[in-house]
Amino acid sequence: MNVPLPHVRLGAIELRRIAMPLVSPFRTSFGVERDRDILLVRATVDADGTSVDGWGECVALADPTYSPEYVDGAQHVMVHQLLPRLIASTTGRTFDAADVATILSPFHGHPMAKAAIEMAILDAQLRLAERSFAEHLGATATRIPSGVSVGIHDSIDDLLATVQGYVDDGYVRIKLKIEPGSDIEHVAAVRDLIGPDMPLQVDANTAYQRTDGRHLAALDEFQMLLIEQPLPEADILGHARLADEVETPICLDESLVSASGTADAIELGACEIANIKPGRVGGYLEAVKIHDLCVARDVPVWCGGMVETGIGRAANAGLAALPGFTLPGDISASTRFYARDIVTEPIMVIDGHVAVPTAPGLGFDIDHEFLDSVTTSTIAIDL
Ligand code: NPQ
Ligand code: MG
Repeated sequence: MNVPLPHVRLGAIELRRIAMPLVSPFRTSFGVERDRDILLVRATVDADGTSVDGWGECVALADPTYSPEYVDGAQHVMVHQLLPRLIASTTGRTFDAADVATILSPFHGHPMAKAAIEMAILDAQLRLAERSFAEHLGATATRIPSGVSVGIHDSIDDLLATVQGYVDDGYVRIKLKIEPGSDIEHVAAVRDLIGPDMPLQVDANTAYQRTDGRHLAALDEFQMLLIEQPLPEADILGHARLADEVETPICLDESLVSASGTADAIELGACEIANIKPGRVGGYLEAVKIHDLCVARDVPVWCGGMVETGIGRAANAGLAALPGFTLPGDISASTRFYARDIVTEPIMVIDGHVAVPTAPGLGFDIDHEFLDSVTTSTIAIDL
């Protein structure tokens, strides 16, 4: 970080929609998903006569169930608002990825769409400068511990079989999705299966209410790392009250959408641990600011996941190598979700860890033949 990158001129932008089948249905408190409909941004930039492509992955889901953004909406706002503004403001001049957030700041919301654009520009600049995401963001680790997120299962036997499979794969931390009716018993059974020493946590994706404090306190006996986002995203006060009622640390995900909001949630006692997702906060550069402010306040952070392809997964691995990421993240192997990835080398978990990419930019090459085979539409943006 702080090493300036060569500024670049925008050459071309292409949006691609891809359809990736999941290896198994993924159920959360907001629904079941069987396929991932993903929007990718390819930015072609040049500097000093050299032209290079950078890639960004928009983490918006197909429906506005996790957050207000959804993939058709993200595509629409990119095509009709964000990209025309970026193009108008950079025509005839060079610029930096760090300028993207400023240029797009007049537009409210749409952090996932903005993040994907910034990411594509940043990847291209880093490839030109032959620097990796990790190096640029300030990484200190060469590998990161890998956690896995396990969907809600109706049957506890099925849940235990799934968890055992991930333990056998070497994951060092289990995260269970929970909702009212699939919580205490499920956690008890999994804790019994994995033993007292394996790190365990849960994620409610906003499924509980303020009045559920006593119910959630029943999870304390299972010695978990954290309870993620029990209450609706706007309910910061409710999370602060829960943090007093429940011994297990309260971690926010959906509620954290900016650095200033994160600082406030910490100040109010609502955020004892932070899940950092670059898409949710508007980009990798904002994510680093949140990391820094959490470190300054002694709040542990970890890197969340949005069921990304290798593109997003590689960038997340670079971010999660920063020193404040002291808890295992949701950066699992490509095969956790996809039979085949769109990068030539899938992300792998070895000894429970993912290697931090060191090659320029994201550090991975696109498997163009496979990418083409999963592409459902392509839009070339007029410059
Ligand atoms: C979370 N992610 O931490 C999210 C939510 C999420 C890895 O648990 C398809 C189906 C894509 C469900 C992306 C994880 C999804 C999804 C993200 C859930 O809250
Ligand atoms: Mg979450």
